[in-house]
Amino acid sequence: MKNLNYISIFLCVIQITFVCAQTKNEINKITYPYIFKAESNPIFTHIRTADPDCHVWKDGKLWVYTSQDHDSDPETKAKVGHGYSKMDGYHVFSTENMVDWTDYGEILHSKDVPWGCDDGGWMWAPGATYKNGIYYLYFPSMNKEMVWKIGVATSKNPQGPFVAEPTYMEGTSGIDPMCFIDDDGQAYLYFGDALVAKLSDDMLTLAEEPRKIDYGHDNFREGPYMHKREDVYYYSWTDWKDKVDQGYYAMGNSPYGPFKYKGAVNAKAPGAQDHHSIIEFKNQWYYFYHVGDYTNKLGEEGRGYRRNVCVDYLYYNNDGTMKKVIQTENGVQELIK
Ligand code: FUB
Repeated sequence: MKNLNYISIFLCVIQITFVCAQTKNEINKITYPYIFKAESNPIFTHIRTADPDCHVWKDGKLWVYTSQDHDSDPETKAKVGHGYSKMDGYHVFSTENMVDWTDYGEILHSKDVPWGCDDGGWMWAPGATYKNGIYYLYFPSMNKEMVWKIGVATSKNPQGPFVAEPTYMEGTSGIDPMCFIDDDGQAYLYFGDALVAKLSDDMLTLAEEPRKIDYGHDNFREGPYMHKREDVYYYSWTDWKDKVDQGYYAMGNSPYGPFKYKGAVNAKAPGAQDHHSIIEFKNQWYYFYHVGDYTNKLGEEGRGYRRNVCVDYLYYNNDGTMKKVIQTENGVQELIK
């Protein structure tokens, strides 16, 4: 009798363990498209997202393309000096009102990049654009010789999936491609060490030798961004070495520059470098960026490699200069129709 009791207790424990494990797996399993509300910063928290690149496409929605952080193993981290080697699997999100969001899941992975390095990973900040019925996703990755190159992938849909071209773009180097299309339809690719080049009509190749941008300073590190407002071109970038401010900008009359240096637009975000995107959506300007691990589980050391995207308002002064962004925990309000 006593033995029978032990057996039933044992079976009960096994059953409870099984049910708990199942529930946990179900909670962890996200099915895409994944629909969620984002009512405060960071706005995307079900996965680690970084390097937002924003667009308002012809469907009138705001779309955000992001890279994805994954923890890197200590050995690689020690070798390369940072924790970004395992970054992989770009995602794209859309919203109509800044609070109700859809994550469409993974849109491109290193395993689908024919020219990428053998171990995969290294899928850093992407930049999207749209032209003549095709969506283009420009992305930096390491080639087989472990040299940074820019690749491009295409899709007929904003949510992908994107198919990578067989080779990287000839003449490119470095990281963080961003594509800007001017009002006359000419596309420009900003990338690498403050470089810009026109894109050919096919959008897959550079139409010229990259030119070095004159932005009136020497603090460019990464994350170039171009936007145009009232015929003024705003070239902005990140200086991750600065301890206080990290988003900087300069203004000019042409996509090539020269640009007049204007100083900081964003302070250093907690636990991460500023890597921003600036967009007007439904008559309001927004500044997207990312922060380091908002749960701060690994303490200061781990923060930088578990990033999440945030958004706050951006305002301009009467002379066209930008006011410094106020980073908030509340984020932005829902847009009511
Ligand atoms: O996300 C990896 C790298 O960190 C990006 O390419 C940089 O801009 C910085 O955000």
